[in-house]
Amino acid sequence: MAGNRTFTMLKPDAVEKGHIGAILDQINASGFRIVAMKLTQMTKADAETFYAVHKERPFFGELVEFMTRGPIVAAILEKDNAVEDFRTLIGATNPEDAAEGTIRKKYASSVGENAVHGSDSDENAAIEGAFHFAGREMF
Ligand code: RTP
Ligand code: MG
Repeated sequence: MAGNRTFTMLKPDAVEKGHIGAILDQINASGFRIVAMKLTQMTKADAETFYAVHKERPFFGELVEFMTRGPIVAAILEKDNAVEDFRTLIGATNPEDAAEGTIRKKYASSVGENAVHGSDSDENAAIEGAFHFAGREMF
């Protein structure tokens, strides 16, 4: 059965450009309930751990640099079929390939600086949520 929670980050580019409110509005309007949320900044070590799966990729250094350059909004979201439905809502990794109306189509500027993260599996949603939040911060 598909799980009902996913983990997201509004990335430094989205926060810098003042898009927090608009993106959260779209997330809420799409039927997701916020069960944990905070403004936080990842250290280099945090980002290297969070993105360890990509450590051999050519863009890894750039990704860590980008994700640590300013605050992010981290959140856990609840909805039926949360992981898949949220990835549909955010759109393709590269905003040029993202469907009209998706969050990345509207707010991302490039494949690297793409405004928002969404977990890619129920297992990773649980791991990523626990990376950023203590149990007492989840509602
Ligand atoms: P995310 O994990 O952030 O939700 O994004 P995703 O699943 O759509 O993409 P993924 O393959 O997991 O890549 C993670 C993040 O790395 C950056 N990236 N840069 N320069 C590049 O070619 C490139 N490719 C990926 C993006 O920030 C991407 O979201
Ligand atoms: Mg990913």
